[in-house]
Amino acid sequence: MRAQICIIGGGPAGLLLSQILHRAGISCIVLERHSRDYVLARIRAGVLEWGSVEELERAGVGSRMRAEGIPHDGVLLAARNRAIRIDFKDLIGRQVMVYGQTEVTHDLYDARDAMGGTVITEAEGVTLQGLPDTPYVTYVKDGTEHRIDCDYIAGCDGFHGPSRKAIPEALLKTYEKIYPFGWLGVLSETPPAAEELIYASHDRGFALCSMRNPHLSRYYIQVPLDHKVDQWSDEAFWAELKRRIPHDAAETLVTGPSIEKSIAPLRSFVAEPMRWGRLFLAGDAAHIVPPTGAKGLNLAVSDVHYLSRALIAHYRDGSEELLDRYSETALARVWKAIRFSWWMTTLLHRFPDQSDFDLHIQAYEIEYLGDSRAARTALAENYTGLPF
Ligand code: RFL
Ligand code: PHB
Repeated sequence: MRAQICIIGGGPAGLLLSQILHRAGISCIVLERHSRDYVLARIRAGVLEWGSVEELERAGVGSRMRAEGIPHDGVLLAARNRAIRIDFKDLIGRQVMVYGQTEVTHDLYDARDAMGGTVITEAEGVTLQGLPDTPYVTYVKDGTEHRIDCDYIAGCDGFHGPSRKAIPEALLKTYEKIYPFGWLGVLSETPPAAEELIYASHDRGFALCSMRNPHLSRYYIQVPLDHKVDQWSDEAFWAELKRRIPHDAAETLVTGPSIEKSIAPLRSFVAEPMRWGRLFLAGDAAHIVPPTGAKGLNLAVSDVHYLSRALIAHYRDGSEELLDRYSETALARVWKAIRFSWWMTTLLHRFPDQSDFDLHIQAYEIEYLGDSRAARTALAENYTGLPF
């Protein structure tokens, strides 16, 4: 087979890239390791920056999001003695969209089907070959080996995929921070705790009340790294969540059986550069953020924004300029989101080795946010998304 672009990974980054490129007349094939059902069953992000909303709309996948997504004007930060509303609308005239990654991925698969896009699922043993200059990709499907020749490979295969690993170690600089806790997440068919998201900082640890729609809630609590999902019954989860969130939200919280429960470790990670010859990385393949700032999916969208424009410019007028600048341009935005996600995580979680001094700094930073419109504005600007 031959395509101009071979895209590895059928998550949001890979599917969105293929959708944008196909609409611009560029041929691409997406190779995904899992089945479509598996990809669509993963419960992940819930919050879209408005720039992501607009990018999805430009790609022709905005109609269900517009109809079913819930625009939010702000979030609540709750600390022991204080609740601080970060009013995006008032502070900077912006909003975010609550619309699950599961739905975004669903819409992208539907759009790919409607255009006759090629997405090969259950592709095993995907291997990047011929790099950096004469790329091709091999894989096995139903026991038969296949080969795709291409001009470029887009590595959109997440943190554990083969694309980043195809770059020689000596050429890649990586930066990493592992946090000493994870998030235990629960999805339940219950009405959300409040109209907006609540980020709660408590002596017992962080908690987050989020949602997917008026009948589906998503909650998280900070747990030690060695905890296993099985040791958390639904009852224990709800009891712990209630202890950490504001009193009024805890009193009216509607609980129910969990329909998904999982623990995710938290890490910050960046690999530089995001290009090696004719291989480009996008999304989680190149960087990971802790979920506290709601940035992971949004960074995947902004990488695809830059990469798709660079590839379109290349095929329209032979210009290499945007391709040559892709890594630098994408990383400039990535690092600001890395910083913001680290800051939100550091501000709101309890760390095992925190001294009294550290706890005071944390408490007074939250107090400062409550007192200072400038501080809240900086938070709002980053949370709703820096410009592309
Ligand atoms: P994905 O979604 O991991 O997709 C990569 C795809 O590549 C496939 N793949 C392979 N395909 C072929 N061959 C191989 N050898 C392959 N190896 C892997 C995988 O099967 C997969 O389908 O990466 P992508 O597209 O870059 O998208 C990134 C986002 O998924 C991720 O950043 C977000 O989910 C992060 N995240 C959040 N981001 C936000 O913007 N807002 C949020 O509110 C938010 N909350 C979250 C999150 C992530 C979480 N977890 C579990 C990691 C909450 C959680 C709990
Ligand atoms: C979610 O709804 O899954 C979610 C929302 C906000 C975050 C992280 C996760 O910061």
